[in-house]
Order: sequence, then structure tokens, then C-alpha cells
Amino acid sequence: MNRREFLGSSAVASLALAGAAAPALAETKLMLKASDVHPEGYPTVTAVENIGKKLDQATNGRYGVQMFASMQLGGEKEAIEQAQVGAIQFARVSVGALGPVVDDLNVFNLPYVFRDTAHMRKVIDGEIGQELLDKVTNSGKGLIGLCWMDAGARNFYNTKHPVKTLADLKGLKVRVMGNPMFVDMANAMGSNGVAMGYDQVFSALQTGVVDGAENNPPSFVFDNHYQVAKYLTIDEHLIVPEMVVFSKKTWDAMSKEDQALLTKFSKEAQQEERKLWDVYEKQAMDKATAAGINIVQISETDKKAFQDAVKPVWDKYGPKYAAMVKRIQAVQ
Ligand code: GTR
Repeated sequence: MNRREFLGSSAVASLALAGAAAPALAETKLMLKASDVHPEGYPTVTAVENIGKKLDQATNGRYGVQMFASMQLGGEKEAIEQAQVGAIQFARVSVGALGPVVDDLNVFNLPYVFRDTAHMRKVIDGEIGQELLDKVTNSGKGLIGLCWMDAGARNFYNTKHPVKTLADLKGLKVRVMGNPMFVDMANAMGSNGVAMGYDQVFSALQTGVVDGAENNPPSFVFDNHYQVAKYLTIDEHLIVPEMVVFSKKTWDAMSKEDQALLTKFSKEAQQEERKLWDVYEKQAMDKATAAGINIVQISETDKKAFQDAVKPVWDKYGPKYAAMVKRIQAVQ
């Protein structure tokens, strides 16, 4: 089924079902639709599928989850919009894509805002994490913030040459996520930031529309970017967590008990995904190495130049989030 057929047919049926969680329909299984840009087997995909399995069991089959992986329903902007109107229920998306919808989240999109991924995990697991999930739920944007997912740290890769220092980024056209903060970031670092949806990245790299992109190792490898971009530089300029958001339309039609189950299983998924992540990230690096990818590791000392370069981004966006940045930095 293509995207148009999907949105035209089953979405309507699912809406009708979701809106009518009446006793008469109790025997009918409600299939909650989920979208992810990544393929089957990717940690975020498995984690959301597991929420579905648990829901199925706990509700005696009243609910199930149907996963549309590998961008079958488009990129992340589309997934968010589909969840907002109730055409799908779960959208697993990056905070990079969600920031333009719920501005409070953009604090996590500031380059080098986290010391490392362990710091990020502490923050999303704690009070700040819950507060930002609630911001999504209370944003009036038709979304419920269910849980966080780990996506490691992001690095530059390109089709042209090794990037050993900041100067090597100069002039490279680098694809970034659809959020003005990242275009500013890429430009501040000397490259030319090009915002585009994730669904276009592979072909943009392949056709030379862009020279490079930036992402975590699992996306680089398991979404096949490494087949065309042979130069990877581990500089960890962004540590952007991801969120599973749920359609408020569907949520409002669910009983309090079912909502509580969904909340519980989502919290569990947050922890489960990260275990899968650690394994997958290692596999990705092994695969990249085996494929002969040229990998440059930026040392802690050299990272300083990268961090200094993004100062204009902090000058422009930082003040708005100053109080939250302080709280993030205070998390040990
Ligand atoms: C991946 C992330 C996706 C998407 C993608 C991108 O790391 O898991 O949600 O945001 O990056 O660059 O668009």
C-alpha cells in the first residue's frame, strides 16, 4: 500500500475505531499504527513493537501495534502530522524534528549541550525529561509525549575527503534535519547546511545534491548512508534524544486504564531501547570498519575547536533556554 492509499483508507477506519472505543466494539482489535524512519530490527522500531506486544497481552488482544518501518509513511515531519490528525497513533521521531512543533524541546538541539550520552540519559530519565514530555502533552499540538529513546551522538560523514579538523568541513554541503538551528550549526562550523527530510538523505548523498550529512553510527550504517559516504568523523557535535509521541485524538478515546497501561509500557520501552542501542551502535561501528570506512576520531583536545565554532548558535538560541541549560548542566 502506498502512502496515499494508506492515508485514504485504513487511516479513516482506524480513526473511526479509535473514536468509538465503546463496549460494543470491545471484541474488535484496535490496531495502533506506528511510524519509524528506520528499518525492522532497529532499536527504536523493536522498542515500539514491544509496547504493542505488551499491550496486546495486557488487554487480551483488544489492542495491537502495526509498525510501518523504513519510512513507508514518509519522513518525520509527515509522521508528526499524521499523529496529530490521528491517521497514525505512534510517531517515533527525533527531537530535531519535534523542536519546530514544540519549541521547549529545542534546548536539547543545542550543540554540545550534554557532556556525553550518559549525561543525556540521566537528564531524560529525570525530572527534566518528564517535564519536557509533559510540555508536549500540554502543548495543544494534538500529541501526547509518551517516552524518550536514546539515539547516541551525531557525527559528520561525507563523500569527498577525511575531515580531520574543522577546516576540512569548509564548503561541504551537509544535510541536516529540518530545523533552522542545525542549518545555523552547520554554517557556523564552516560547511553549508542543507535542511531536508530523512527520506531524502540517501539519494541526496548518492546524486551529489549534498556532499555529506551528520548522524549517529546506526543511522549511518543501517540506513545505508555508509555505502556512499566513505569518510566518517567522530566529533559528537549533537546528542539529540528522540521521543515517542502518540496521537491525542486516539488517547482521548481510550479508557483511563488503557492509558495507564500504555504509559507503563512506554516507560519500560525507554529503558529497553537503550540496551538494544548499545549493542546496535557497536555493531554499526564494526560494520563501518569492516566496510573500510575512513574513520577519524576527534580527540577531546581537538573537540574544543568544534565547540568554539558553534558559539554563534549559542549566542542566537541559548539565551531563550538559559534557565533550562543551567538545570541540564547541574545534572551529574
Ligand atoms: C536519526 C534519527 C531519526 C531522524 C534522523 C535524521 O538518527 O533516529 O529519527 O531524525 O536521524 O537525521 O533525520
